[in-house]
Amino acid sequence: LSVHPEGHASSPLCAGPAHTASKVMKPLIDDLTLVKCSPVEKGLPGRDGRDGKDGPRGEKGDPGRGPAGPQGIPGPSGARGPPGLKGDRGAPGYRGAKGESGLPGKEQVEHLQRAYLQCKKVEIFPNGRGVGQKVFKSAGFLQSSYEARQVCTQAGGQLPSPRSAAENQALQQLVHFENKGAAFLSMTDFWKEGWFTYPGGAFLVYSNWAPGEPNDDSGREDCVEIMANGKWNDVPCGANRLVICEF
Ligand SMILES: [Ca+2]
Ligand SMILES: [Ca+2]
Repeated sequence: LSVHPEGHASSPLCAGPAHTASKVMKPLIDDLTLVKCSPVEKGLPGRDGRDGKDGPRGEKGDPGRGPAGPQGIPGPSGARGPPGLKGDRGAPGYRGAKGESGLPGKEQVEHLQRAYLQCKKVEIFPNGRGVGQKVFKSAGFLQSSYEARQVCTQAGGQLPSPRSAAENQALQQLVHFENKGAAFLSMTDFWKEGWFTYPGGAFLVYSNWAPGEPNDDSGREDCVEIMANGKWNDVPCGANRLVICEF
């Protein structure tokens, strides 16, 4: 169907080469154009056309924005960071309560000294002797050197190691007082014949051997006794002698 461009819609839409000549207007449609004349009356509506082809893809729309989802689970803790800088010095704390005196007073010291001396006198009466810091105390019985050593060690002491004439004299008085013969001393040459040592292994710093002693009689005298006259003699360790301990 071709509609006349001049808009002669009221007249029958007839056009064609036959009528072109009588018309003044220049035809806008060439002669070869097939023109059909539509009847005046409207015909029945045509059938619905078929669906057209898909149109071109539209422009990308704006991003959608739905409602916010629920909060996710917190992630794991991150790695430990480097240590921070040292902080400022804090304010001083409150003053504490007054403490007790660290050292005893002069009066207390004198009291303790008197108590100690009194105790020492009691302790050495009648079978003990005190020399300087040492105290010699008789057990009152006889034992072999091995057993005597054990008795003194278990008591927290040791066999006597007189290191001076004063200490030796105190022991002599004790042996004389007990009147049970000689007493054992701590020294021995058990480890090396002729070389007497103290329990710790040190060599003697003082000695008071009787004339001709130590003689290692029969090659089996490795222990030492102190006799009533204060002199020393080497004797067999298995012999029984008075037990005196040094504290
Ligand atoms: Ca010997
Ligand atoms: Ca001897």
